[in-house]
Amino acid sequence: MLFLPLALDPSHTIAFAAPATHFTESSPIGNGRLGAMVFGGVGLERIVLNESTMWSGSEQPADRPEAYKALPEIRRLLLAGENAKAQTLLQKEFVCDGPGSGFANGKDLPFGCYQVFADLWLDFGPATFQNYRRTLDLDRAVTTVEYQQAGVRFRRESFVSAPGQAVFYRITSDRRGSISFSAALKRAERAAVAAEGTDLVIRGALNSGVAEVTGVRYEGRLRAITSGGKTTVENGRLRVSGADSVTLVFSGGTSMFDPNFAALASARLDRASKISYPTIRKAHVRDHQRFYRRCELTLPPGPSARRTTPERLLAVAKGENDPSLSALAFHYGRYLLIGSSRPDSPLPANLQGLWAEELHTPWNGDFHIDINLQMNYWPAETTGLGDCTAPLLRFIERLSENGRKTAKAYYNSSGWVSHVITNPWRFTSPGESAEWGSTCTSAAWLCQHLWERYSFSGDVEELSRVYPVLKGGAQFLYDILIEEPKRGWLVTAPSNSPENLYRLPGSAPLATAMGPTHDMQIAREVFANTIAAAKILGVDADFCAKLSTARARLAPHQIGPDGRLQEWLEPYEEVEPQHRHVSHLYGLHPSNQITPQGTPELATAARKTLERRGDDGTGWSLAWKVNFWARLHDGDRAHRLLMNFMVPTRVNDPEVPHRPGLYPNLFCACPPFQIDGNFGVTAGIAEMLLQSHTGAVQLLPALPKAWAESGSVRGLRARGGKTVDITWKDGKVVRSRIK
Ligand code: FUC
Repeated sequence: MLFLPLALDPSHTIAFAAPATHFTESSPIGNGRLGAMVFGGVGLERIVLNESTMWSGSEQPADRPEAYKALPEIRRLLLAGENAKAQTLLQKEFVCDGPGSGFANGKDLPFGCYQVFADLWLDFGPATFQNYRRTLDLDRAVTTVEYQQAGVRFRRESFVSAPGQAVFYRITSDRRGSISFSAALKRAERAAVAAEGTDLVIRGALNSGVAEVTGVRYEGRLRAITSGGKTTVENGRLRVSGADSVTLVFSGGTSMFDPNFAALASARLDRASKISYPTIRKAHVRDHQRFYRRCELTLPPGPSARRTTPERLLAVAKGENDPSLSALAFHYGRYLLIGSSRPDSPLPANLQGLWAEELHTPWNGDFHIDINLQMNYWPAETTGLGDCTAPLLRFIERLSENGRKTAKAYYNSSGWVSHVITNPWRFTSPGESAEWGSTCTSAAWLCQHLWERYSFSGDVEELSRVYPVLKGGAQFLYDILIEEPKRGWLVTAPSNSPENLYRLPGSAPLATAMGPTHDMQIAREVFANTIAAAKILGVDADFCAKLSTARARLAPHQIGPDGRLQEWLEPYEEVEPQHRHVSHLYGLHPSNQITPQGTPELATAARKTLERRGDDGTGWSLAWKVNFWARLHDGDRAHRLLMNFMVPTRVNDPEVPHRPGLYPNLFCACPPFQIDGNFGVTAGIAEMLLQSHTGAVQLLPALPKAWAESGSVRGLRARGGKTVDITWKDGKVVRSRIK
């Protein structure tokens, strides 16, 4: 069945034969700040509206100012092998002050959470309809709903314009005067809706988590621009009757970074009202394609490629080879990044990008920085969206200011630190639980993104601006290293291997440890990057000499008794051998410390680690494993993981388990929806086709048999500012161009 019209490319289109019943079936659109999820209902349409700064909570002092006093005793216990006692003391003296993220229930705490902005409901009255089709065209960033009703063909299309800073929702039909509906803006709490002229306005303030402090204020405004018919407002509803065509325009914002947010929303509607719809649409498409068209992957379509997206997922799960579905997943990650993180976005993409339907988004919709936020940006440089990392870089710079205070309070050190969770309020204290909250290398991991930006762009001016932050990441780790007694290696203490637990004889599962492999890899990397940056900038020679000496003394990679890369300083038994975090392979990816050619023994050990971890995992974990296997140059295994990642899943469907995989709209299921996997898998596919982390440019390092026959990719990026196009046939490069 050819469901998709020939004008739409199955590698760039998500398609449905029915309206969404859940947001994981909706069409997400976004401009890096404003977002929407369009359900496409015929009688009753729901459009979830989002704005990336819609955060409760507020700046809070969450550090314990005297925590550093506990540090010597925690370290003494660790050095004496009393890890359980060290962890107990850590929990008592060395976690954040106050409730922290509230164990992911931060909505009404100072930590806060990311929240839905509002729902826009359009009521068209009871409806029977035929020939329904809903598409999301990634190339234009436009979602379209088409159907017939009583002989009339209706079409609705929607996008979020970056030039216009507004959501546009356009309704047309082939019979004059046939468009009638009412519109309402709703939010379950902290909202008042009022009519101003024929605009609907929704406004309120979120909970700051502190009684005396006003939280983030927000305002959104909806206007109907009609041709023909009548527009009225009554009882908080906007009514359009008998129109020929209607363009609904919504704009809004919050006070987080802009005191002028309310006036701006209004001005944006005024501007949109003065420009013709075709002009607005054209400007939007051109603006989106400026990013989207920089890179494209072409893989052959399978027999089901022109079916709906849920059918395609099912066909592939049953064994069909439809490489174009993998190309779609690749393009989708890029599309979502452009939609949630533009160069001028106020915040980086959060755990759900910026798409959320709830007041309390899972995990506070925050920024987890022991893998998740970093993964969001993995595809940026390699797929031509390096400039979309700008909001991340700004976020890191802001975070580092608070991180310097936290470094003093807990470690009495210079430089800056952050731990596992953070928010727009620059939370850098340890999390509320020592078990998962005290990983101390996230700041240095974030610093990797500062250096990567430079390795791809060669922009010395930018490097010089972010250098103090990068240096601060290195300074912190340098200051806190201590000598472990057995071999005299330098290690971090206290720390843990992100979120993983080990067992010591006779004790409950433990997290607190010295010098986990992950920390050592990160220290090695941030020291090396700082030394390289300082050299380019001609600064800090003395400090770099010290870094260099310390770097040589860091605990090295160790291969455990069973041949796996060891996760901790000692060959501890892990509590959950298939644990989702594979932090000790950081050296394999995203770092370049383990490579098949450069360190073959370590690569073999990494392979054994991956075998034991297995080919399952949460959505983002599967995506990471695609990257790992690509770095091990095992294209078929990377492809197997990709297929595991693309397993169809649904919310509330007795026939389909809610599990890691892809929802009908290709949102990644951790579960629940978490966007990191979408980004991670795009990065993984890029790694299968091009690698440059060793200094050399490697074409098709992990091409799987399933894609070998033919394909091409254009616009991938390699370090050193190179743009690479590759065409292959029968597994061999037939044409390539490096610019
Ligand atoms: C980390 C992961 C979880 C989840 C959360 C948002 O804690 O271990 O799986 O992805 O982040």
